[in-house]
This record gives sequence, structure tokens and C-alpha cells, in this order.
Amino acid sequence: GPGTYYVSTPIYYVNDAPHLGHAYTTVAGDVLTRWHRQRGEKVWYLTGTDEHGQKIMRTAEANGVSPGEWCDKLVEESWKPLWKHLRIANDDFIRTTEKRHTDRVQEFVQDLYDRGEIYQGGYEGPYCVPCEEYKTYGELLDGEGEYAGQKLCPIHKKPVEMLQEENYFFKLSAYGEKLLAHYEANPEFIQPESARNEVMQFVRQGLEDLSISRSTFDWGIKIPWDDKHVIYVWVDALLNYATAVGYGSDPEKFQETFPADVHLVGKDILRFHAVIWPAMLMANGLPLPKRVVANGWLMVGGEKMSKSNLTGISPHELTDHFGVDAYRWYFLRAIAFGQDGSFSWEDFSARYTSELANDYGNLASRVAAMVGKYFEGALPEALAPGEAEQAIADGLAKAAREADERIGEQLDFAGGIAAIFDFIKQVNGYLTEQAPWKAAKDESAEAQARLATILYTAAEALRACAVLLNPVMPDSSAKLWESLGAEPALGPLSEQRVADAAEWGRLPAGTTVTKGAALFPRLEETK
Ligand code: ME8
Repeated sequence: GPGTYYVSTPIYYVNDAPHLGHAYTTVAGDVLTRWHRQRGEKVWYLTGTDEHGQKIMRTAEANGVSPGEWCDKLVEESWKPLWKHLRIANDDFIRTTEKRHTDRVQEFVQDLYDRGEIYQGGYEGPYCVPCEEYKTYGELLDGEGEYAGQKLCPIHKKPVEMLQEENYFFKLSAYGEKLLAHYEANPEFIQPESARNEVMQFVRQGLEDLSISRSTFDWGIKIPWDDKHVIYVWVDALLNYATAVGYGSDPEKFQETFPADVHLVGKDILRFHAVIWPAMLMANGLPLPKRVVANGWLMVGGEKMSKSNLTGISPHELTDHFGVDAYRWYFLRAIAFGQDGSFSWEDFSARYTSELANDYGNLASRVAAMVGKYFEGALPEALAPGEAEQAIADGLAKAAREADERIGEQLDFAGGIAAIFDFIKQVNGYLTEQAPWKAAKDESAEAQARLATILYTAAEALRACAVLLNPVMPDSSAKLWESLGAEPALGPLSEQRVADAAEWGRLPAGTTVTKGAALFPRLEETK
């Protein structure tokens, strides 16, 4: 919004526990918001849970509890604890069953009704409960085996249900031209490009009006003028982005925060965010989000990882083995954001060992060990800097610029992280070439000055890495910050700014450098 960089994740269905796919989007949003905070901007990061609809209702029934009890249990025992475990620094967590949300959703829908945007009608069509969406006949797949003779949802590969209801409709079809004009005028509105093309093609085919109420079950927010109907779960859910930041309750907060700068979504729910949501906002006279950015799918065996396909892996399985920081790093590092990617233990282990343990962790522990051994733990002064040191300072400036542009602006997390790890490689190369252990054996003043310079340079490079990697790996960055003795000299890591990270020579000589536990310990040979 105008005064706050506002980022959202989808609000997840709490029919089950979170898996790697949910965590993927949430970690990406966390890195993005931490990056912007570290630029000194005011940021608002929102996540939450989507608790109404048939899918949740049926799951609760199958488990013999009320939907409300089911949601409370999952939110408190699975979802919130996982985000805490993964160091997600969200500013708010909205649940669609909260009164601050339900009251405002009713107001919003009433307002659309009063404006003549909603009418009553009938609908018949195939509905996918896992998607909570009416499907078109054309997109359905023919079932085989146990589903022979049935029509399947193309995403979930599960049979759709035929629904016939009297519903209320939102005049979505009236917004096709306006939406297309908006996409044309704002090329960055939908990202990546492939997602934008897909949405534009979909809208060009012509939009149908949207059924926004259901009357065959009651787990939802009531239509204010007709309590036999509940509001369609997607209309309810999308409005979280407004209700959570003060729509209808805190005009000042709303004014400053809304609309979102970035809605992060999986590509499965792109149309809801890039078509229905902006049309709802247009109909209500509210401003549209700046960007809707779709991430690709984490795949298992060539299919989208999901609980309903029984391929949902719990993040705990991986953090137990690799640690939380490595987990946060891996998926953003290994998969180009926006594209699908497969997860494998082998790839994670290989990258962990080569980039985190060897390139980064070893560099940190070698430098701390040498400052301990040759200078009794007091960071020496760079007495004799030359061309090699200038090249490191230049490499840092380039890495910082590139990371800022890629992570902070383009949401190219893989590219931004790669820029920082290229710099780490450069520093390792510098140490190998300069061989401080050789200079250490030579007692001449010249050699000792070189030794001091080399170790200072490497430590100063690490100081910048701790800052630049802090949004991605907050725990190891804090450890490194501490081991360099940066805290009393430069203040808390959280107060370091991206813009200052590349300013060479910030770490003053004389700090107390200590060699703590390895940042990224060797992996145990379990898996
Ligand atoms: O759709 N790979 O909730 P949901 C990558 N409640 N991302 C994945 C993924 C995978 N295999 N699986 C899930 C809903 N995700 C609605 C949203 S928003 C107003 C309402 C991520 O629990 C991805 O971000 O099905 C996807 O869009 C989201 O989880 C879907 O979560």
C-alpha cells in the first residue's frame, strides 16, 4: 500500500497439516519481507487460514468433530507452530472464522448487492470440492481404473460432483474488458510472464458470472439478506487481504496498507487472484494489488505434491535432518521461482554439503580459527591492502547490488542467492591464492602485514554475507555476526541495512572473533 510494503501468502485450507508446498510459498514471502525490512522499509506480512467450505466441513465430519473444533486444533497444533519453527516473521495471522473477518465480509457482499452487482439465478455444473470450484466440462479428464466412467478434476485427479443450486451470482462477465485493459496497462500485474499469458487468454475467451453463494450446507458466512445461503468460500477467502488490514474497521491502517504490493500464490489459484479478486475490487471501488506472483509446484513423481495425493511431505522431516536455515535456503536456491521443481534428498544433501557446509560454513570457521591462532582472537587491521583486496570489495558491491535487485524487486530468489554464493566462492578463491598460513610462517613485518590484511578482508567479507543472507538464513547469520564480534561494534544484525552491506571496511579492527560451533554441521549418514 501507499505507506507499507504489504505481502500476503494464500490463506491455507486447514483440512490437513501443512506440507512442503505450503511452506514453500510462506518461506518465499518471509524472505521477501525480511529483505524489505532490511532495506529499512515499513512492511506488513500476512498469512492465515481458510476455514470455511465443504472441504473443511467434510474433513471435520469424517473425524467426528465440529468444523470449528477441527480448525482450532489444526491451527494451534500444526499451522502456527510450523511457521514459528520455520522462523516466519508474519505480522498477522488471519483466520476466516474470526469475527473481525466475518462481519466485514458480510458488509462487503451487502455493498456489492446494493450496487446491483449481485443477482439471483440457478446453476448446474461439475464442482471439485478439493478446489472448491466449479469446473468447465472442457477441462475435465476421463477417469480410468477405479474412476472409470467418471469425470476428474485436472488438478486433483479426483471425480467432480454435479451440483444444481439456486444461487446468487456476481456479474463477473461485465469485467472482462476492464481486466484486460488493466493487464495491458500494468504488465507487472501478473508474474511470471507465462502466468500472465495464461490469464489473459482465459479472460479473452469471455468470463461467466460467478456463483457466490451455496445453499446445500451451512459451514460458511451467511449472505446478509438471505440466511439460507452461505457465501462462496473463495469470495470469503479472498477478502482476508482486506479485512486483515482494517477494511471497514480501521480506515487509517487500511489506507496505509491496502492494496497488497505482492500477493504470493501457487499457480493453481492464479485465476482467483488475477481475475475474480480484482473484479471484486473494481466492483466495490477499491484499488487493485500491484502484483500477483505465482510460484510453480513442488513435484513428487511428476505430480503436484499434495496431501490428497498422499505425497505431502512434512517440513519437519527435512528440518530434523538439515536444520531450519538450510531448509529455508534450499527450495529458493534450487528452484527458479515461478517454475515447477522436484524435491530430492540427494540434491538437497549435495547442495548442503558443497555450498553451505564447504563453501560458506568452512570459510567462516577457517577465518575465525586463524584470527584465533595468529591474533589471539582480536580482528587485525588491514595494513597492506592491494589489488586482490580491491577485487573482493568490488565483488561484494556487485553481489549486493544484484541480490537486492533480484530478491527485493524481481522475486528471483535463486538468482539473488546465487549472486551471494558466487561471492562466497570468490572469497574462498582469494584465501587459497593468498595462503595466509604461508604468510604466518614468515616473521617479516611485510608478511605479517599481509597476514593481517588477508584475515581482515575475509572477515569483512563474512560480515557482509551475514547481512545479505540474514533474510534467508536468520539463525546462521546471527551466529556468524556474533562470532565476528560485530554486535557491540556495529549494533544488532537486524538493524543492518542492505544499502550499507557493501560499504567496505565497516567491521572495525579489534573486534573479538570467536570460533563457535559449525554454522552447517556435516550431515549424518541416515537417509
Ligand atoms: O488454495 N507446490 O489453499 P491450499 C507449491 N485456501 N506450492 C504449493 C503446493 C505445491 N505442491 N501445494 C500447495 C487454497 N502449495 C485456498 C487459498 S487464498 C485467498 C485461498 C501452496 O491449502 C501454493 O501457494 O490448497 C498454493 O497456492 C497454496 O499452497 C494452496 O493452499
